[in-house]
Amino acid sequence: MNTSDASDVTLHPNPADAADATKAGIVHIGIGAFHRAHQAVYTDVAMAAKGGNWRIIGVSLRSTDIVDALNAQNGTFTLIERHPDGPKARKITSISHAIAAARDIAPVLDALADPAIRIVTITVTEKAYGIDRVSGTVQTEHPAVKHDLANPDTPCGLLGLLVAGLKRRKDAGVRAYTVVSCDNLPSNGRLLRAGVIDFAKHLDPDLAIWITNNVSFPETMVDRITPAATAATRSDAKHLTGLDDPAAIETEPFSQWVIEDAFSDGRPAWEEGGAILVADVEPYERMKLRMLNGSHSLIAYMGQLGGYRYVRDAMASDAFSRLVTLHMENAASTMPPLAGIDFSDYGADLVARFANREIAHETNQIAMDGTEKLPQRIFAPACDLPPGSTRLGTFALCFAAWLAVMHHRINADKTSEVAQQLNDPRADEIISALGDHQDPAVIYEKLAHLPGWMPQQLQDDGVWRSAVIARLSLLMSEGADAALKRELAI
Ligand code: CS2
Repeated sequence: MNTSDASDVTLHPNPADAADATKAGIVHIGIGAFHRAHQAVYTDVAMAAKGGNWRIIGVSLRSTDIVDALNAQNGTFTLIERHPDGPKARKITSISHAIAAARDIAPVLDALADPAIRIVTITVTEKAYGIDRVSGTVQTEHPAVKHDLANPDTPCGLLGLLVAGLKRRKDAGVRAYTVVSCDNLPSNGRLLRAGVIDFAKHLDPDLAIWITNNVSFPETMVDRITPAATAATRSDAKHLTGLDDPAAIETEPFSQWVIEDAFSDGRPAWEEGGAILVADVEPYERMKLRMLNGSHSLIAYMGQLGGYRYVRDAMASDAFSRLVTLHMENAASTMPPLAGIDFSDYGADLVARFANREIAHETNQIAMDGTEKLPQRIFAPACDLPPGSTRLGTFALCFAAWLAVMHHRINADKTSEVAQQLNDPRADEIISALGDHQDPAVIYEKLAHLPGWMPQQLQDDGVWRSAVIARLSLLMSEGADAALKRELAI
């Protein structure tokens, strides 16, 4: 995406000024910072360039503050791009208004049923899906899934909402919307399709058939490093625009969106914002999950253990940066070549993005939800290494660092808040599995075998087991610095 000309807020065209770009055509579920730094921007640029009634109705599943803040400013907000030569602000006007689902679900369902809505995009993070990654069936014990299967007319979760909206459209004879997952899940479109159809089957087999025949679920790869907004974001926004904007967000200059071009009822001209429309997204998705997100998780857990609050500070250490480069090389070796992309250039660009001094991305933010993230970021590529590969080390180190972080947090905080400290949807299971164990081999055994998590191939792999335990022992006895140096053999 070309962001280099993003300059003064007053220079940015306002799509709402274009006669045919005033109405909503998209419902977005999950209007957190990432959506506002990514899809909202592409849609803004697309409407400014080509028009179209594609404004976005933003749905927040949990929080109400952001909804109130956006609605108080007619959906507009300030996007700060943290360029090396200083921050630049843009005014984004693609959001028409926002709805807090937790306050009232009826307007969300009305929006989903509205024939003017042709696309539903989604950023709710991995843990909100409630779909088994292997079978594609719904996790009936997932809190939102459980609630929504029992209360299909008043859903609170992703699957319940999507299916309730589709049911209303089927009943009213309205065309289905296209459903676009923009979360960092492998095969996000296919996974969501399987989950939505299975959810519908539980309620109404005819609806499941209608969805199977009518709803398109394109795959996407999304990328833009977007730290949580802080007081500095808001004060910089005020400094740059003169306006106090509680909905302001900040992000890096880089942005990428690779989309499978499979929309049943049209789409905005997102390519105007730099989106790449392709027939097969999976190789891009795999590359990004393994190289960017996998390295991110390695930096997050090693950074937490090494006392680095921000990614940029870890990357300022020569040894740490070398470790990240090594991991990128290891991750790249697990993938077939991708036409038009040189993995080593891609990796070098990632190292530079991680090192951006202007971006304060907390390792703690990335470290959350490890049980949701490690399978696609670490386990899947580790499984694709040939037997006996010398490249296993950094994958084993990342998993060992996750184990060490979990162990450390449980031991450091014996209060009832410990589950919160772990910041993982499976925190209770992790706490009870780990108990008071202090032996690295036992810690490994207790957590490697959480149900439905680590692939059987790794569970059965003695080399993997020994590699992880050796690194965990070192992390626990001598610390992150020593483990890092051992990995680099320095
Ligand atoms: C990060 C991602 O928090 C995380 O787990 O790895 O949010 C990452 O910043 C984005 O995927 C970048 O596109």
